[in-house]
Amino acid sequence: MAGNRAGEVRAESPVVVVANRLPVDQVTDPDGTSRWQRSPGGLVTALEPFVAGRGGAWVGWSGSAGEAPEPFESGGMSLVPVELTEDEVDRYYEGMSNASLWPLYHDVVEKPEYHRTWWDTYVQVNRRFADRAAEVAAEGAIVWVHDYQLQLVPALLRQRRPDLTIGFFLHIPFPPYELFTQLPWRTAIIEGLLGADLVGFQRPTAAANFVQLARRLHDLPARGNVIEYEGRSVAARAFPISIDVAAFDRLASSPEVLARASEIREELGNPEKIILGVDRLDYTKGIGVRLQAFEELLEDGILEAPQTVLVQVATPSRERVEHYVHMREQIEQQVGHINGVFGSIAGPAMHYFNQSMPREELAALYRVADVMLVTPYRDGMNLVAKEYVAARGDLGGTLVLSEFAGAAAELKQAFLVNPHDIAGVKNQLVRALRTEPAEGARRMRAMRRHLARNDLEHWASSFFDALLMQASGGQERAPEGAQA
Ligand code: ADQ
Repeated sequence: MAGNRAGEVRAESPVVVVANRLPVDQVTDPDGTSRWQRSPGGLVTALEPFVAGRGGAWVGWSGSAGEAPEPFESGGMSLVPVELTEDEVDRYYEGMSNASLWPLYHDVVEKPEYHRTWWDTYVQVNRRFADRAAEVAAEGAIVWVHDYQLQLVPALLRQRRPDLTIGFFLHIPFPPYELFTQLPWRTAIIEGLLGADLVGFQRPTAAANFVQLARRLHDLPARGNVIEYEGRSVAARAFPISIDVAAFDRLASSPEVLARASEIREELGNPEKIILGVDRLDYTKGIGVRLQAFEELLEDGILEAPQTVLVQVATPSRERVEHYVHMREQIEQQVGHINGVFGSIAGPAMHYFNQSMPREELAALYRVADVMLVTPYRDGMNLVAKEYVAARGDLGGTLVLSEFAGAAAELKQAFLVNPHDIAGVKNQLVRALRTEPAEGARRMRAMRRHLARNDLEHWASSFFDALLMQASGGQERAPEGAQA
């Protein structure tokens, strides 16, 4: 670990990523020493090749409140920590980001709260991220800003550094005019995003929503997906994110994972059918919907436990935000009810884990699941659906997928469901459970073919290419040291 003080970082990075979190987590060893460990997330894998080895930098929060560590080198990147106080974590992160913007952008599944103090802190923190990025970016550098926590950064950064090429990618949905305009700070957010040269979304409808907002709220001229703003062109386009398909496929076909998959089936009591759900514990993911569908099918006598079991893995998430506390209690009550009524001495009807699991264990679960249930009310993409397909090199298993997940636009051979329609979810779940192996394999093969061509590398390089193209007014240009 080495580095200068944040204020002294030299402006020399040709590529800069700006995201709420740094790509590392601080871990404490049993002897009490702490060290940085690379985060397991896909975003890090996707962006590292573009940043590392070229003197690139990553600006983000370390994950703990209080004084920020000094910038340091890791994995070939300069990591530039941004400081957040306890109050800022409460207002900018848990408040404005996760209790205002998150529910609003997910179709108000829960009611968003709007507080002026949260907004003021959001502005203040976005300014700090923009300042750090402005300090580390080399002349003419490419800066890629990520997600809903940092929507003001593009404009703030452009004010300080008009020489930069700025891209922004939103990982979550972007709501239509009718919903977005309830946000008291709607014009400031759109102006923030318009600071970018290219604004990327998961789906074309989200890009179209953004263009419409710029036209109607700001009266800006637009041709197709390109908005004219302050003498510049700002493009809005979809870049559906993906996973490292080949790596996941390899992992899921490794002898260790296959052995673990058989062991899991045995440990579950060799059921005829295993249904699986894997999510971050979030109210947008529709976990209650699938529990209800499963419970009703048991009640109707269409399914029988424990010949058919449901395994639900839910990673703890945002545990200090009120909506999440309630939702967790509700789900745990529902699980208790299902097992109380339909479990037997032979085994429970469902298994619930409020835990994060290693990739190998998740891969083994995907491999053993006859049906994967992915039922979000709204989801930017949903990588779990893609991981399941990537894991099924044996062409086994079927995917039940919500129409409201970005992934549904690509995984068209899944059994698509409307999560608001419980009867429909039940029907599709039964169809998926009864699918003939040949039909299941046909669907799985088609989805795998799509994913093989549209992996994470493809996502990152197509965004970079489009950004360079946009910034050079249509002619490709490569920044010094960056081979995007
Ligand atoms: P998320 O809402 O976090 O991401 P998702 O895309 O499903 O949702 O990714 C979750 C990731 O966490 C997956 O890689 C999954 O394997 C992992 N995970 C889930 N449960 C786990 C567990 N119990 N243990 C270990 N790992 C677990 C946001 C948006 C999405 C968008 C992504 C990427 O909300 O819509 O797809 O960003 O842009």
